[in-house]
Amino acid sequence: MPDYSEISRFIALVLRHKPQQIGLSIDYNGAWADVGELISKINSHSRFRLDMPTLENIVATDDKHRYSFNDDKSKIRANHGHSINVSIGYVPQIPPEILYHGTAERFLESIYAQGLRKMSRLYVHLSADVETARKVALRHGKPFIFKVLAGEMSKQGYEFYHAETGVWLTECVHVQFLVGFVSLRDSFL
Ligand code: HQG
Repeated sequence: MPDYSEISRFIALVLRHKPQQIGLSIDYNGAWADVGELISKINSHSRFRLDMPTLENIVATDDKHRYSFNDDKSKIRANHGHSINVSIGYVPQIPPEILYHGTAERFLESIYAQGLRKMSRLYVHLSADVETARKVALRHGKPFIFKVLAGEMSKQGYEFYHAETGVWLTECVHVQFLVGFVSLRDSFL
């Protein structure tokens, strides 16, 4: 199978962060972009070449199920990770007692002072398993994993959303709900 990772990353960039880079419109309601417009604007405003079969392949085979089509495949959206202001319409769900967040050691001082903040995205991203958190952490540097007392947060009224990708989302995590879990040294990875 051809390697679509570069074009897939570009599609994530325009659907989540920079639609203006190719002049794409994204509907605030649902975060949908028009598939025909996405294809034509990627072809005319980027170095990538895209057609419908390739896009269908990318959506179907993405390792994190990052994208969804609507029923008739006339629209597409990213399922999580946006920084542009969109409303996906996630329904609040009761989270597992414990969720995990992977980060880098260099952020710890700030996280212990401020809690987990959504930074440039619309939500803080959490996972139900340590392994996913570890992979997320490795993107940022020397990994560090937090346990998040999600059940306790939920009891206290904080809302959680479960994206189609399996990622758990919440607005912020205050320090009292964070338990430093493991400082994963390189030798353990
Ligand atoms: C950190 C990928 C300082 C936070 C992944 C993280 C994920 C703070 C970084 C998704 C902080 C933000 C999102 C504070 C949080 N002070 N640093 N108070 N609070 N941080 O990339 O969670 O492959 O925006 O720990 O799988 O790393 O793109 O968030 O290190 O689900 O589909 O600030 O991106 O998905 O980094 O990753 P990010 P993330 P995709």
